[in-house]
Amino acid sequence: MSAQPCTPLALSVFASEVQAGLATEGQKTLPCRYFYDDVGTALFQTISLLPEYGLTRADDRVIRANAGELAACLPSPVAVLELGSGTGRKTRWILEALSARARVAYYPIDVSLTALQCCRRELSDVAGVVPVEASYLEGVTRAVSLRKPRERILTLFLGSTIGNFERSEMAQFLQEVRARLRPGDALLLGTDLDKSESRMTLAYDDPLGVTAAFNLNLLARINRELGGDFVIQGFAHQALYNRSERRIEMHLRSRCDQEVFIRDAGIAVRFRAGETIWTESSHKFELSEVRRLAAHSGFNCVRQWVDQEWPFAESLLIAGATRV
Ligand code: AVI
Repeated sequence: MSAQPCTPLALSVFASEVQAGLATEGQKTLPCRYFYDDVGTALFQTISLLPEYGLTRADDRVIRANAGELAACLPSPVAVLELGSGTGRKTRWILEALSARARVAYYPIDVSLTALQCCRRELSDVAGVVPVEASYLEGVTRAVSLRKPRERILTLFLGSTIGNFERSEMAQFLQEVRARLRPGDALLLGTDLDKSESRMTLAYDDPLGVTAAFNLNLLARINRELGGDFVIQGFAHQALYNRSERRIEMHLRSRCDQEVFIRDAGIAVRFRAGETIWTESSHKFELSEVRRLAAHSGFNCVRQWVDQEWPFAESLLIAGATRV
């Protein structure tokens, strides 16, 4: 995950999404993709170092341990696309394994130029890096148009970012990815697996308060970029495990009755004491559920690798002959 640019267009979309999420009746919401400005990106990188949050290290470990086997499952030549390029650390294992056979083209796709530049710097020694500054689906469209004859595509969607989608939107998104690929192309999907409630709530409510700062930064970002007047201390971070939906829900709970003005969204928002803004869902998966999700999206799941220390899976999906 990485920072978003603050172009005037991005700011006006941000303002209208904040308005839609806060000025409506019922549960207030804010989209979790706005966590990742520069401050939020740095806080997320710190979260991934915390002993309580094992997800990122598990993702890295399982890829590192199985990159050779993954490469053996794929034909050559192959071009690698990555949705949300991040720092490129995990991707190195995959690119190294694939480039042992032939030079690999690597298309990191991200809305952040900073993240793309970091990726190019980090990975140019192992692959021909072609940064694509775009949203995920637009980026896939652009990158596949550069495909060479006989080249297969491996798309990476790592870090359990799919878990931050609503369950109803996951298959729809993967279908959109599938529609841009050809039969035989591959998708490596990282998903965090279900684990004990105590382990998960600690991961999303760490004792140092880094996740709390990550969550509260969303209000600070609204103050900085949209002229909001949130008093940050007036809200508390909350992480709840919803067992029936198998997800961690992050909220910001108002500590008192209060009113907040957000100049560029053109709204005044009233909060009752105890009322929350729902900021993120982080869904957890069963292995069989990932296989079903693949089938509903036009892919066949041919391999699943699981980390034993922190249950986390990488699933290798191959695009089937027909789209759904
Ligand atoms: C990026 N994403 C997969 C993280 C997660 O675990 O859902 C974001 C995060 N939220 C709180 N801690 C980390």
